[in-house]
Amino acid sequence: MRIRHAGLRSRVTSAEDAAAIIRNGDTVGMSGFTGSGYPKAVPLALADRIVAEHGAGNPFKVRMWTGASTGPELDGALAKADGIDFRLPYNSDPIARDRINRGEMKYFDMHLSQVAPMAWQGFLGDLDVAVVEIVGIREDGSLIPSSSVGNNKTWLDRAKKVILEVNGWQSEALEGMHDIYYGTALPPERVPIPLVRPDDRIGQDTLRCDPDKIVAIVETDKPDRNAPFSPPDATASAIAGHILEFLGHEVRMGRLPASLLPIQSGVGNIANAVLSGLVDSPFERLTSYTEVIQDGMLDLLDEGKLTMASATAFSLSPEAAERINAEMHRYRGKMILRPQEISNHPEIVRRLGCIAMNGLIEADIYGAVNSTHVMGSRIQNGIGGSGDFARNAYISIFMTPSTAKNGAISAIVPQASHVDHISQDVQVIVTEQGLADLRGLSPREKAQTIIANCAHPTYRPMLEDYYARAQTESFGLQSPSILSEALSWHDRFVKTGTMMP
Ligand code: 0RQ
Repeated sequence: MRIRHAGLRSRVTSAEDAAAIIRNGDTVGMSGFTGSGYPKAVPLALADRIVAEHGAGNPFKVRMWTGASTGPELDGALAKADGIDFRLPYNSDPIARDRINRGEMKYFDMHLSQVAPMAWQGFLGDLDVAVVEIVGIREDGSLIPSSSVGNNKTWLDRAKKVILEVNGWQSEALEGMHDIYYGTALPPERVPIPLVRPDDRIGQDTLRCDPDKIVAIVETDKPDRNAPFSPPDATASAIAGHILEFLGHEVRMGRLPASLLPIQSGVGNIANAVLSGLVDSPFERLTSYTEVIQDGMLDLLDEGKLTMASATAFSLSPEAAERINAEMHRYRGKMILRPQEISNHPEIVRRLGCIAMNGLIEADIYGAVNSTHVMGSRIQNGIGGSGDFARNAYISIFMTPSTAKNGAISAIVPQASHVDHISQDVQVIVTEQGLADLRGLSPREKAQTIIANCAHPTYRPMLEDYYARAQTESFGLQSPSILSEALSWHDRFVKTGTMMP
C-alpha cells in the first residue's frame, strides 16, 4: 500500500476535483525536473478546465514555478491551453517555448540553485498551491520522494495548500535513496552545509509536510516521459574524445587526481556521449556531483567505473527509466537524489571541485558563452544549472558542435548575441574541431586559440579576417572589436537564413 497514513487515505480524490482547487491567478509550485517526478494527472485536468473556462469567456491563467523542465502532460498541456501567465525556471517544452518567444507567456529564467532560496527570501511572492508527485506516504505522514526532488521541499513548506500525486509507476525501491537537507536558513542565521564528499548524507530520506495542508491526493500510474537519446554521432564522439584527452593530460600534469574530481554533466546528447566515452577511459573510481543522472551514468555505474552519483533528478531515456525502475534495488545504494538547492549549491560545487561540462548555443572569440538565446532574442531552454556549476567548478568546460542548422550558423562568433557565462567563468571550449584551453590567457590569446582550435573551417577564415581588422579598427586593444560589425553575422542570419555572406 502506497498511502500508509490512515488519516490521509480519506483525501484521495479525482484529478478533476483536485484541479478544481486551483483558482485563476494562483501561483502553483509543481514538482518535476528534466522530465522526471512531475505531476501527470492534475495538470492535465487543470488544462481541460482552463480550456472550458476560456470557452465560456472567462479568464484563467496560473503563475507556475517548477524544479526545471517537466513533461508534455504539464508544461505542454498548460501552455497549449494558454493557461500559464508566468513561469520559472528552466523550460524545454516546445509549446511553452513558442508562447514565450511570441510574447504570450512571461518567463523568468534563473539559476536553479537560487529558486528555493529566493522563494524563502520572499522575492517571488506567495505560493498558493503545491502539486507534488511522490512515491508514497509513510505511517507518520512523511512523504517518500519520487524520481526528482527539485524544489519540492520548498514548495511543500511554503504553499498554503498541497495536492499530492502518488504515482504507482515509480519504483517503491526509491524509498530510502533520497537525502533531504533541512538545515538551510536565511542570513544572518545561515551556516555551512556539512557536505564534504559527494556520497555524504546530511539530511533525512523523506519530505516533511503538515498533513492539515494536504487538500487532495490523486493516485496515478504513469511513466515519466523523458526524451530519448540518440546514440553518439561522429560530432559528439569527437567532442567527447577531445575532453577525455584533455582530462588525461591534466592527470599527467598532476593537476587532477587519477580518479578525476566529481563530474557534473549537462543535458543533451553530447553530455551523454562524454559519459559513454568515460566507460572505455583509463579513469577509475569516478564520482559524480551533478544535477541529473543520465543514461551514460547508469553504464558507468554498471561497469564499476563510477562509484556513486549524486543529483536532484533522473533524466533518462524511456528504456533506461524502465531499466532503473526494474533494478532500483541494485542502483539505489550508489545514487542519492537531493533538493536542487543542494545538488547545485555554489558552496558545495566549489568545495568538491566539480568538473563542469555543459552545452552552449554560441561562444564568442573572447570566450563569453551564450547558453540560452538564439540570435540574441529567442529563448531556447534556459540557463538551468550551468551557471551554478560553471562559475564554481574546478574546471569549467563548455562544449558544442562548431556549427548549427546544417552549417548555416557558426557556434563561434565575433561577439555573443547574449551572454550567460562571462569569459571569467569559461575555462575550456570544445567543438568537434578541437579544444581551446583558455586558462590564464589574455583576451587576444583566447581569440587566437578559439579561432584556431574550435571554429569550423568554413567560418574560420571569416573570423580570422574579422579579428585581423579589429587589430587596427578597434577603439581599444584589450579585447579588439569592430562594434558596427560584431553582431552582423546574426543580423545576416535573421535576414537571409545563413551567417555566410
Ligand atoms: O535545435 O532541436 O531545433 O534542432 O539548439 O542543440 O546541438 O542538440 O545540443 O541538446 O546539447 O543543447 C545549449 C540548448 C544545447 C543546452 C543547449 C539549437 C540546435 C537544436 C539543441 P533543434 P543541440 P544540446 C545542467 C546544464 C543550458 C542549460 C544547461 C542547454 C537545439 O545545453 O539548454 O547547460 N543548456 N544545463 O539546432 C541556433 C545556435 C545553436 C542553435 C544550438 N548557435 N543557433 N540554434 N542550436 N546552437 C542541466 C540542467 O540545467 C537541466
